[in-house]
Amino acid sequence: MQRLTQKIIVMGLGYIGLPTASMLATKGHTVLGVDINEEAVATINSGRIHIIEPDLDILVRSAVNSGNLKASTVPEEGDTFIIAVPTPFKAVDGNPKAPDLSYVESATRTIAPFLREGNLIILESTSPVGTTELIHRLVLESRPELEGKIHAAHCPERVLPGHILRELVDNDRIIGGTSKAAIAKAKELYKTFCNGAILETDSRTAELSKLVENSFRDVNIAFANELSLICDELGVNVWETIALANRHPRVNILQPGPGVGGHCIAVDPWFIVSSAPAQSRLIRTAREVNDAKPHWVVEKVRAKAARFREPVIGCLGLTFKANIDDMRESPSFDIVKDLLGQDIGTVMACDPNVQPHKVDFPLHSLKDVLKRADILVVLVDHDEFKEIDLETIKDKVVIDTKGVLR
Ligand code: SAJ
Repeated sequence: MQRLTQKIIVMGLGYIGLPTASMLATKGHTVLGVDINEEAVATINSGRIHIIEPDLDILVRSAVNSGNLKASTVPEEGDTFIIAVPTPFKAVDGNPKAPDLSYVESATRTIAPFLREGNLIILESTSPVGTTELIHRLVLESRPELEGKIHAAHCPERVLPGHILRELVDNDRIIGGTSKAAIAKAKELYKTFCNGAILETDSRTAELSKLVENSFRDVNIAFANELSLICDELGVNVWETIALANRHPRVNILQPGPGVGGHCIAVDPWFIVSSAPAQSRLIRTAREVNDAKPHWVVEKVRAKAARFREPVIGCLGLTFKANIDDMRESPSFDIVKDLLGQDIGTVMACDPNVQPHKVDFPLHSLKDVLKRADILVVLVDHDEFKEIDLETIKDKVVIDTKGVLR
């Protein structure tokens, strides 16, 4: 029988590791969060946070104040080790989108000397099929005496940025073990804070399920983005078309936009394509459709700008989705940078959620942009943009990638 509270080492204190570590600490576990970023470690130890996520500051403060959460740059011995580090992609042998497992491998090598008999390693990072078995093997390479004595499981994170704390507790959780004992141990741990169902499987199925979730969304967004091009070509309103089609009881089309951003949906499908390239034609094409959308928007702006002698182009939004300040892999940001680099007019960028020092070009107020722009390009559906009085912009050319100004 496992102890009710454990000592848990969480490798990586980002958007997944920090909320998970804090949640476990508030449930009575003793948690050591480990990160290579010394500044982040110091910030967390002072009860503050280095990333933006609603209510995370309150959770971290209470976890640190309880004495159960500490951060460090080096691990210690413990009962369970959770790996929650990034898995980006990199170019390998002609494949520009191969998974980059260097962070996962490095975290594994870092914990290996601290492992002891009975320990469980949980991989939460989104990973290609076979990674959990790989880290298990990696540990045994340096600690062969632990053969048959340690456990490994994949428990993929599935939380939506902006709603992480709620989804961490409420979402169903997949537990993919490399053995029955690994599944039982991981299940016991997640039950201490997860209200959702805990679904048991093997590690390879768990890895693929996570990749499939984000690929499903990517393929469906690609369908919406392709529809937006078709509707533009045919002179039909895409928003109305989708709204009408969605009234069918078995149709649920997602929304088009300037492209797909963030560090998950635009990345994870490539892990499937890299593992099974011949079989994943649809997934690859969806990625290509979504990746091509920002260029299409830029070309649209260029065509409209050609009608003006000295066009002023107002760009509304820089983040990768609405009502957040995160610009990672943001198609909106890329579109603005692209337009700024071209000689097609004066570009005025505006994003009420982005602080001016976060970008290397001037930001303008919404009021100024609405006053001066000949062409308005809506790139993000922030709440502020939904309140624009349509009467005040009726003489402007509008390119609305999010269907906000309808
Ligand atoms: N988007 C559209 N049209 C839509 C919906 C989204 O263009 O109808 C765009 C958004 O604007 C954004 C991108 O897609 O640029 C991704 O946004 P998102 O809100 O769909 O997802 P993420 O990247 O914030 O979080 C996803 C979630 N996965 C799924 O919903 C299947 C989350 O649950 C995962 O935990 C997360 O990826 C992750 O970490 O993998």
